[in-house]
Amino acid sequence: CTLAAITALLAGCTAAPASPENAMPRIVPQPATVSAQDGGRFELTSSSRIVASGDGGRAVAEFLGERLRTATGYELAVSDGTDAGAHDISLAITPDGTSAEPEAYGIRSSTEGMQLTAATAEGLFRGAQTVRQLFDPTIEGQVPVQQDWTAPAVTIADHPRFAYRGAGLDVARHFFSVADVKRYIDDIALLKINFLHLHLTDDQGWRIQIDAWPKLTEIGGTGAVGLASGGFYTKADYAEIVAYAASRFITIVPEIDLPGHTNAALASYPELNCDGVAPAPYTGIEVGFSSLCIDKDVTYTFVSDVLRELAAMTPGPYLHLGGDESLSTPPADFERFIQRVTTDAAAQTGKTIIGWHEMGKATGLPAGTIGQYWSFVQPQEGAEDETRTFVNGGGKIIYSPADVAYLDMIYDDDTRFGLSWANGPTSVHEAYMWDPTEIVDGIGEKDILGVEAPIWTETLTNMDDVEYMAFPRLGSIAEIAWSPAPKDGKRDWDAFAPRAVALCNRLAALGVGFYHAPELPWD
Ligand code: TNX
Repeated sequence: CTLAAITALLAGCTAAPASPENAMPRIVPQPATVSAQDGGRFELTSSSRIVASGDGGRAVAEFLGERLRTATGYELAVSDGTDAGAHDISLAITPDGTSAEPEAYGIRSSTEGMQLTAATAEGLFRGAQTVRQLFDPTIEGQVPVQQDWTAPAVTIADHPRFAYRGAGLDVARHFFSVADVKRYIDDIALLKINFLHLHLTDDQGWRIQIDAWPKLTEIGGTGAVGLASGGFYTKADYAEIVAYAASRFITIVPEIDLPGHTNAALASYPELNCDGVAPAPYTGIEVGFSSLCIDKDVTYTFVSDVLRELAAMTPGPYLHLGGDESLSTPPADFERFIQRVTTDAAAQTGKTIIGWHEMGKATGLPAGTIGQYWSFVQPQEGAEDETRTFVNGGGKIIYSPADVAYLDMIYDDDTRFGLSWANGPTSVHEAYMWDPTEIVDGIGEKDILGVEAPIWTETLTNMDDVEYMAFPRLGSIAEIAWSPAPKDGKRDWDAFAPRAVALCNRLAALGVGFYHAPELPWD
C-alpha cells in the first residue's frame, strides 16, 4: 500500500470543497498572471490525447504524458498536429505567441480543452510544469488511482523574473551517483529551476575525470566525509548528466573550487604543494585549510588542463571557479591567482566565469564575470564591496544568501542533520521572506542574474537527506527567482503557504521526501 494510494483514498473520502468550482490552482512558483474563468472544468478522459505542434513540441508532450499516465491509467497518446478536442491537451510552439521571452508561456483551460502555447520548446517545458500543477497532486502518483482528473478553467500568462534560477548540489563532500543527480534534476524541474550547479571538487573529493591528471580521480576521488565511500563521474557519466538535464531544459554549471578547497587535488599530486609533499586525504568537515601553491608554474598547467577539459565537456555557457574561503592563501597571492587564472586559462575556454563573491577582492576580472553572493541577507564585512566589483566590471550577481538560501541549514533545533553556522536555523518562512534587490546597496533588478539555492553535503549522505532538506524550502527560493517582484516590496506568506502545502502533497505522490514544516497550513 503506497503513500499515493492512501492519499488517493483520503481524497476520495473528503467532502467536495466549499470553494467555487474554479478556485485558484495552487502552483509553485506562482505564475505572473492567473485568472479563473467562468464555466466548467477541463476534464482528462481515457481517450484524451496530447497533441503537439512546432519544433520540439513533441518531446515536451512525451514528458508530460509520462508524468500523467501512471496515476490516471490513461494512454494519453501523443500525436502531432493542431487538431485537438475538448478533452485533449495541446502544446503548440507559436513563434510570435505569448512573448519574445524564451521561457514565457500561456495556458487556457476550459471545457473546450487545454492549450499550452510558447515561443520555444523551453517555454512549453516550463508551462508543462504548470499544467501538472493544475491537476490534483495525486496525478503524480506511482500507481493507478481511481478518481476524476479535472483542472480548473483558467487563463495563465507567465514568464520568469530572473534568467538564472539555480539549485546547487555538493557532490564532493558526499558523492551522488548519476541516478541520484538525475532524480534531483527531475525534482527541481517541477519548480522551473533552469540551472544545476555541481560542486565537483573540494577537500574531501575530486569527482570529475580529467585525462591529463588521472590521479585526481584515482586518488582524490576515492574518499568522502567520514567513512563514506567516494566516487567520480567519468566523461561519459558527465555527458549523461548534461544530456538528461538538457532534456529538462536545465543547464549544468560545473564548479572546480580554486585555489582553496583543494585538498583532494593536493593529495593526488605532490607537485601541486609548495613543499612537494602530498597531504593525507581529508575526511573531516572543516573549511579554509588547503590551497594550491600560487607561485609554482605547474599550478597553472594543472588549472589550464582541468578547465580546458571541463569546458570541452560542458555545453553550457558557464564555468564556476569557486574562490570562496581560501583562508590559508595569503591575500595578495589569492588576488594574483584569481587575476591570472580568470584572464588566462579560464578566459581561453571561452566560457563566462562565475566565482563566489570573494573573487571580487581581485582586480582586473574579465568583463562580465559573474559573482555568486553567499553572505547573509544583512551583508557581512566586505561582502558588499566584493559583490559590487562584479557589477562594476559589467557582470551580474547570483544571490545565494546563506542564512536564507542554503538548503543544508537546519530547519529548527530538532533537525536530524544539517549545519547551523549561517545565523542558525532557516525555516521555510525565512527562506521565503526576502528579496534579492534588498541585499547589497546599489545592486538592483537589472544587475541580478538570478537566485540559487545550494545544498552542501557535509552531513547529508543520500538523496533522502537531500530531498528532506531541499523541500519545501527550494519552493520558497524558486518562487523568489521566478515569480514577479512582490508588490510594494511585501512578500505574501499567507498566499504562499497553502501553495507550499500543495507542492508537498505533489512531492508525496511522487515519492519525494520533504520536511513537514510546522508553520505551513497542512490540509
Ligand atoms: C560554506 S559559502 C561553503 C561550503 C560549505 C558550506 C556549508 C561557500 C561558498 N562555501 O564550502 O560546504 O558553507 O554550509
